Amino acid sequence: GVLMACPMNSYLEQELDRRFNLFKFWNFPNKKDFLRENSASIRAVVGNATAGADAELIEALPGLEIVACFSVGLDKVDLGKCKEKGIRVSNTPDVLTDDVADLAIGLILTTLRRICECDRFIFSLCVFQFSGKTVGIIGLGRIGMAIAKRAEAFSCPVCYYSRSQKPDTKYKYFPSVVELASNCHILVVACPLTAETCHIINREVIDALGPKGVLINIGRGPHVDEPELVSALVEGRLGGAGLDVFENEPEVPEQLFGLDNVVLTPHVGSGTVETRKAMADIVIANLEAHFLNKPLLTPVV
Ligand code: 8YV
Repeated sequence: GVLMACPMNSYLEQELDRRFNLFKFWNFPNKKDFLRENSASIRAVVGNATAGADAELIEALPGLEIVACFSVGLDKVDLGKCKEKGIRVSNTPDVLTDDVADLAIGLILTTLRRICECDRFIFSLCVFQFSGKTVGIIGLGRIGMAIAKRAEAFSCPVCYYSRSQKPDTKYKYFPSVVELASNCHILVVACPLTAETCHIINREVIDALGPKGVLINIGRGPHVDEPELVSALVEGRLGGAGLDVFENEPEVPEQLFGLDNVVLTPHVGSGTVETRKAMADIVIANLEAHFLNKPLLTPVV
């Protein structure tokens, strides 16, 4: 049996249903009863950015062999526990990189140029230039690099923060997020969510970015201390924000809706038809490889 942790994509659901004995966790209001009756037969969990396999679920599934994620981020999976129990884990890297980077640039442009408001009012507003502004990126992995490349095409100087300096890049490195924020106009969060990067955007960082600065988050909501962000935006201590993710999705702080220097999207970074299909195909291929005792396509653990 394969357990899908929450609804994610209809094509994926269909294809899993064709191949496996698929359980849709959300169809069982009483999780305890469901697990008591079915836990022994479940060999795989399919998770995503909303629900994965935490310690409690892993403990409840003695036959669990693999957690196949429909996401590149693995913050909803207890990786330590999986390693300990020899449970394999896979994700969907690479196929979504361009889409997430595209959305980051889209959020920058729509925030600075106020494109959404211009569309609503067909009225010229006081807006700001993107080309040439310094872009600071937190996390220079696959997605961070794709954002950097795009920013370069807008003639933007690029700088970054990561745990360690990357040897093979010309972008300027700052050893702390506060220093990065003090030295850029647009700060983009593009790192994985871990215990270390939770609330990596705090009051000090927001103040360093300042009233002319713009924060873009295409990572995870908990990267940002959200109440601090909201009060900085409301009080005009931060110039603007483009946000695809929130601390308590699908909830969005009410106060953000009223701000004209804020652009909000509902966690759609990877959400194109093309990429979601590619992600689903990777999940299926990983599960099939696993059940055929073959190496996984995109192993994490
Ligand atoms: C998805 C994501 O939005 O890849 C990630 O880490 O956050 C996304 O691609 C999500 O997992 C789709 O269900």
